[in-house]
Amino acid sequence: MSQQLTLALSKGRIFEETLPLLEAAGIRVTEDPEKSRKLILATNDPAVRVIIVRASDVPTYVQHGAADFGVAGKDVLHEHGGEGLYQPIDLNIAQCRVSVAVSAGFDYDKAVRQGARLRVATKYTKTAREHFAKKGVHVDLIKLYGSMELAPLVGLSDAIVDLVSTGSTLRANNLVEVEHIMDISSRLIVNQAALKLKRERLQPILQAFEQAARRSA
Ligand code: PRT
Ligand code: MG
Repeated sequence: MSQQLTLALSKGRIFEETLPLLEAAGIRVTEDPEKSRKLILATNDPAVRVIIVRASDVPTYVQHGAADFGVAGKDVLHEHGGEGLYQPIDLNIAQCRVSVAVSAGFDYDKAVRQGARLRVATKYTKTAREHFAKKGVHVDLIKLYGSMELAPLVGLSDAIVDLVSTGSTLRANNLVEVEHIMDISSRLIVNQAALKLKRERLQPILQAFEQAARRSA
């Protein structure tokens, strides 16, 4: 295995919030993914490159060793299961929560009390299934890939399980948060083989990330 390092990031908030951590490790990404269509970005360090993938694909690239390390939200990691991944550091970035939300007029507590079967739309089917199983609530899960907030508004579902940060998306769509499932932040994930074979290259970067994350916690 070469000592070239590949870091998997998703565009948007994870990329933006990882930049200062990279900076702390002396790594500067020399191309802007919002301006370029390139999926492999160079850095000031010829031995480190960044690949841009969908947020939910980051664990897959790292698990298979196509990337040595990456940054992914706990939401994504929980759905993926974490197989083949070492998760050494909570970076305390891209913070939000996973919640249950319903239309403002829907009496969620009453539906739960009455043992109604709930239709729940979500991209987080594993997280949702576990949550409702623990509560003993029967649900029909409807898998979506985005814009979950729309589902209750057009009668696709009674409830959604989605990420909330400021709550303004819920408010804008007349939805209310009725249950908080888990707090989310992003973690650094490392391929288990790379951790052994490229330890010398990886260790200083992991250390710098850890210190920078602790400072901003
Ligand atoms: O957008 P795409 O479909 O490509 O993928 P993605 O949505 O998975 O990626 P991205 O970049 O949007 O999110 C990457 C990661 O950022 C997620 O996996 C979370 O760990 C984290 N994160 C933190 C968030 C948010 N905060 C967040 N607010 N991801 C998404 N949101 C969305 C949320 O889904 C909802 O639609 O923002 C909306 C709510 O925001 P508020 O502020 O209106 O409550
Ligand atoms: Mg998104």
